[in-house]
Amino acid sequence: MKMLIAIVQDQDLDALQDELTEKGFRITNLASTGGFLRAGNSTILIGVEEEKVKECLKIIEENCKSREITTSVLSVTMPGDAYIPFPMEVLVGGATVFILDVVEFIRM
Ligand code: 2BA
Repeated sequence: MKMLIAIVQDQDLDALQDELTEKGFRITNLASTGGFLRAGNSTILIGVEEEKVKECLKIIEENCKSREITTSVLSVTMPGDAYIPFPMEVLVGGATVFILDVVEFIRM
């Protein structure tokens, strides 16, 4: 068994959850925050049998879009502790996926 940890944008979450559950995948959704943009995103845990990993990745790919976001979250520090917002374009997503081996899976 594998554990897929998928970090996705909130805008893609509903469609992705719907399709994954419809196709029989079991998922847990955690609210998370990106370290760079400091904006909300969603982390989905999906425990998957090895032979279904490809199908799961395909569903994630089809439902998660890349978006260009303009952020002013970065700031330039000036002498005297003044912060000047520094806008920049950042391409976010589709999805960031980690695939881990599961040593043991127990459901009681
Ligand atoms: P954030 O950390 O908020 O990053 C949002 C987007 O900002 C990233 O999109 C990337 O395009 C850019 N970015 C992130 N760190 C950067 C840096 N140090 N310098 C320049 N640009 C940077 P994605 O790569 O699609 O990542 C989307 C979200 O996925 C991230 O949100 C973070 O929550 C998660 N993520 C991505 N890679 C990760 C990793 N290696 N480990 C843990 N979480 C990760």
